[in-house]
Amino acid sequence: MKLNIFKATVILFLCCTLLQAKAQSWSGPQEKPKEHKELKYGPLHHGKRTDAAMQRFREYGLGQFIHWGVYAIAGGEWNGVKTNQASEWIRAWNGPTAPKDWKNTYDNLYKQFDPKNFDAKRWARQAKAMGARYVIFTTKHHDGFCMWPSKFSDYTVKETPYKKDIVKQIVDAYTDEGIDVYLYFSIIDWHNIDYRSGAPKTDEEKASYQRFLTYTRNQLFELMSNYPKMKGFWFDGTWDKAWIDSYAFTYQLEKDLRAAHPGLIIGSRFRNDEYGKRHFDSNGELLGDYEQGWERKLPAKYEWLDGNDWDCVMTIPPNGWGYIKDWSRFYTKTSYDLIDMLMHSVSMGGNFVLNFGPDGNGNMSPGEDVLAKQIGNWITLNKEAVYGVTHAPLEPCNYGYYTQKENNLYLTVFNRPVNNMVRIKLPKTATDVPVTASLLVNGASLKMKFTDIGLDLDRNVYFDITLPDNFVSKDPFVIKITTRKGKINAAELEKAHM
Ligand code: FHN
Repeated sequence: MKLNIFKATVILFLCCTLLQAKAQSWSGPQEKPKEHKELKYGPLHHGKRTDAAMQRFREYGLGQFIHWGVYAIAGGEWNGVKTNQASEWIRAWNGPTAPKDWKNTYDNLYKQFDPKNFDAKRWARQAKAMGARYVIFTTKHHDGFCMWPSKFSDYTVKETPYKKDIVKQIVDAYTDEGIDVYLYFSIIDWHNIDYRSGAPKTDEEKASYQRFLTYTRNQLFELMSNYPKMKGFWFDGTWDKAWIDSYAFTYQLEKDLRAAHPGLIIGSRFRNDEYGKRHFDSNGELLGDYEQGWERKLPAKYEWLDGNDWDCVMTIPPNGWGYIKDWSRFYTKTSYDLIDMLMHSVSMGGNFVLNFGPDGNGNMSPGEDVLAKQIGNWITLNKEAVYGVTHAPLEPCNYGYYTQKENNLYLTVFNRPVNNMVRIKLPKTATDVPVTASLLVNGASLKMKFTDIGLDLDRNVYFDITLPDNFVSKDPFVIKITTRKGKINAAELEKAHM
């Protein structure tokens, strides 16, 4: 009996560990497969792209995501009853709280879509003032509603009282502000009768899914040809078995899309290889130009990224990308939280993309307006540490995040030490030697001193930077450290009393 209890405990422990490992699969490093597989439908290019379009992507720093569609009319509730679905998924509401005949109600909402206050130029100006350098706009979410007058669908903005092409206005307005536009496109399409998530089995089902694939292809080419200024696609909803099994089709489609639009950027969510491996192929290689799995999460370690380009997409509420009328029922991230995530991302070589969910009239939520302003104010003062920077090869520190550009090292401080002494730790082998330190916000120079703390067998050297007692900041602030190329010569630095 004892043995059985022991066995049961071991089994339970193993199950829990496995479950945990599965649950964390997007939060840890990608496991490298042990064996190499010959692939016909692997990545279209190996290694990182070096062209100008991709270089520009790397330097964006901050992006804006916009989830806008007919779901904005509902705003996460109906007749005062709130859904537990993410607000943009509200059509899928079911169970006891769902309104009677809900799907039918939802499917007729487009007849009310008339966003009188929509002004793409206003949004673009706001995004620019916030510091966004690219925008990802939902052309079609899972409900299948097209924000452009697609000739392949009868469920588009053209059929609404508003009538006008929203995608065009977004592409033009944002491009005019110097913000690159990426088109979000969901492969899931609840409106198209040929759409299915499960693999088609019968001949009839196969023919129907083939029609769906052709429709998807047509819409993508339509988007590229209607809006040639777009820079890339941000694909979503590509986890269905039917799509996964269509790897030969999606491989060819990616080839054709890229050929038709040189420089086009497509992330790792678009397609999988012939073994069904998504994001990374069966050999652990990235599928697409950048890793697109960091949704509402951030890598804890730079090494997990394995040198790949990536972006993190983030909501302000815990979840829910479309408009939510009532923000009072949950925690909404503050500008402090979001700037922290922004600096976390750029310090690891990624872009941070903040989501906005405008309402059915074309207004951003009041909370979004406030955050956009606060983030913009902060970035205006600290942009040097945000844009065009790279990961600094230093041990992460508890004060905040390092970024680096040319001979400058930036430390964005979120946790100010109580003794006002910021201690920088560099490996003795570092080739960028600190020379001066200053506060980025006002240029005030800071005392920096080489410090031999005398730890036995230490492989690091330390520089102490003193923050003036009278420097008060409610916001995170940046210490700019200029460096020179060379070797760290501790004895010399000791003498120099820098
Ligand atoms: O299901 C969607 C969700 O509604 C939202 O669009 C996010 C944005 O990254 N993507 C999907 C979930 O991964």
